[in-house]
Amino acid sequence: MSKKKKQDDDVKSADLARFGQDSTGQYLTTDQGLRINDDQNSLKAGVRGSTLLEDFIQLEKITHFDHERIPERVVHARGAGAHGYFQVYESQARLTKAGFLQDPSLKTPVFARFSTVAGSRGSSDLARDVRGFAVKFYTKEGNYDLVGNNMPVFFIQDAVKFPDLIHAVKPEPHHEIPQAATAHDTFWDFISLMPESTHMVLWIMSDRAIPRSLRMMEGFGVHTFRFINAEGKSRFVKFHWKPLLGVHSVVWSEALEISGKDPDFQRRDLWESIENGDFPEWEFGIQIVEEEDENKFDFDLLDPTKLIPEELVPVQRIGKMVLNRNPQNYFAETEQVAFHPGHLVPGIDFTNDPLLQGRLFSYTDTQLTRLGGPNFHEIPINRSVAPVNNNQREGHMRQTINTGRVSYSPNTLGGGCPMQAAADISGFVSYPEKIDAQKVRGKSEKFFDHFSQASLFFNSQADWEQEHIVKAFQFELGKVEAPSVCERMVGMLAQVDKTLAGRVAAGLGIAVPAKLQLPLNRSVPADANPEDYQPKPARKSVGTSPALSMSSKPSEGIRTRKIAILAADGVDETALAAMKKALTAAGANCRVVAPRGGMLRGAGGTEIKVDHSLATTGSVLFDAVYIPGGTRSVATLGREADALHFISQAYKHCKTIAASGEGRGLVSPFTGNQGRNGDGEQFPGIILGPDRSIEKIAEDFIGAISRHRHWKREMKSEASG
Ligand code: HDE
Repeated sequence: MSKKKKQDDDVKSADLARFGQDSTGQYLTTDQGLRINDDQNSLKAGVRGSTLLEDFIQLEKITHFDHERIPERVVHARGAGAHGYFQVYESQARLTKAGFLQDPSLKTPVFARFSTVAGSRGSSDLARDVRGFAVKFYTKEGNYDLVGNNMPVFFIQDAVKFPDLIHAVKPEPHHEIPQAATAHDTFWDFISLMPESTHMVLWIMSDRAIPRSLRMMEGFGVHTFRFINAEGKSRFVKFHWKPLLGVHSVVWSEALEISGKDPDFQRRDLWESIENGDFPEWEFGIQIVEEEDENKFDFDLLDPTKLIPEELVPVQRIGKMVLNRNPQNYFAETEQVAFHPGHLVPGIDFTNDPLLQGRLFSYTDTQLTRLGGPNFHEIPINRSVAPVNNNQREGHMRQTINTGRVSYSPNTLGGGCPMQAAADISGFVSYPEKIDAQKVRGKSEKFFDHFSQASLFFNSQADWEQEHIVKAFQFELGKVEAPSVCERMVGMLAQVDKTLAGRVAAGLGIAVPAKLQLPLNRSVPADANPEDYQPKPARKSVGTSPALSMSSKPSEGIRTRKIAILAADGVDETALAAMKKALTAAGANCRVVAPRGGMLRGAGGTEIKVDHSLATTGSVLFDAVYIPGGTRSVATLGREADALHFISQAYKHCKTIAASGEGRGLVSPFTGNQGRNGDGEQFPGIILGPDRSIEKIAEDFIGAISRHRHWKREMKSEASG
């Protein structure tokens, strides 16, 4: 029985005489366990009298309610989480002694939380933004948190700039506008003065910032970390998550509309797929660099604005994460989960990336405010499965009842317990990196190559991806009121690619400035040449990295894709049923969308359940649309502006459209009645055809949907104006 059906039945069968008991038959009580006789009327001096202060039942209920909200995360406030497990494919003992990476038969429980960064908890899922990708592994050696993002680089090279970056991106303080958006003056003012952010800004302006689904985005650890094996050998490592459904995004105009139609689009999608048993999966990837190769790259491995191209150091896929259980309570789990890049296990360690080092302080500090004190590790979602024994005591909301008189170390009265653990029994020992340095505020010379990898990213994009980046810059900078900010920004883009800068400038109606307008960097080591510590021009030939383009990451099949079937009374029910059967067999989720809710009557009299009325949904919430025949159905749809809008939106957003029988008439505005079978060079992603059986149309439809979008259609309409 589906969960929904069960809920309906529960409601119907609820015994109203038992009102005041919960669904398991328990009596309603106060927080002290007192059974409540009446929870619906406050205690009054007579039925028309004033409420008595003595009403402790009401006071408890309202006081608890008054304190229900806790401070939201200062960044990454809006998120969705899920439970699951991680399993390594084969032992990684050669590289690391981390216990959860040794045994292929071991399933390590995980909790993952995905988030947007800038918006408040109540903002929209489809804001243009980085997505947080945080995973807590509950390992037998303690919790390990990999707190990453869906983009492999970051805006800044040093944690000390983080408050400035976040102040610039958050709503402007005088009027608290705009919410969850980068398209405003303060953000671009900061960015235009921060050349190190150029690479990240190109990622943010790409469609990676508007993923189709949280299940269809990559994850990255961003920083370079260390793996340490049992012999104490250290190697550098970058972490990756590769989604098995491929990497896909929506387009900007679609994102804007989704934000209105369903602000919970991505959170709902994650929840529903897990409820449906379509468990999201990612492979865990690593890029390994030997210590002796640390300096062989033309970028610094410690610089978080740089990635290691996969073509230089391939990603080895060493395990898989499966998310198979939704939280039972959003607040208790997703809201209260506390990640921290400093939650480590033996076998994994930090590098000196200055962005990573600063994070190590921030996460504990923020939990003290957000979760109310130092005992947040005792909240169920944060508890380690490995036993916790230490001399930390007391504090707000302490749950553990520590027994005995000893809470210090060393001691003899407690038998010396808890004892320190030697390294060979999983005692954590920091990697003994050699340090011989002078105290300094600054960064290494290679950190100043801000533009080469930005050019590499732009060069590696398909034509449609480049076009979307240009449009995103035009949109975002078009919202900026200070002309000097736009000019500085376009000047920066000219360092990446002259045509990019030219195209953005043309959209803004401004000229590309002749040179970069930046303040001089004055943090130069005493014995160094100041020239070496200024932003350097991009290297001459940066080449391309195909792995950076989403078009190089095709998905297989159409599993979990959402397909709309547009229908009205009189629809060809045989075609509808055959198409639905074929799509469902391929793993897609079909929904009948009609001018009204309730039931439809097909041409042959069969009753068909409507899943959504046109008023409550929209093409932007689907991956593809099918329009079956049936004279009356098609005539009705043809008179419905919402139905025509549905089809034209699907066309505009380059989605696959199939039609059979009379349904083809509704697609003819886009094919000019010429495409008999469609889906050729001329009409990419449009599957029509009197010459094909429904089964053949379904087969071609499935093939076309698995290509996600038909970008040629967009580029063609661009070309024709
Ligand atoms: Fe975070 N970040 N961050 N961050 N971050 C937080 O911690 C911070 C950075 C990331 O789902 C906060 O518990 C500083 C990079 C994720 O709960 C806070 C710096 C990356 C999440 C914080 C960074 C991240 C956070 C806010 C610069 C990718 C959400 C609430 C040095 C590698 C985790 C909280 C979740 C959350 C600080 C930069 C990822 C304030 C100071 C780089 C996924 O502590």
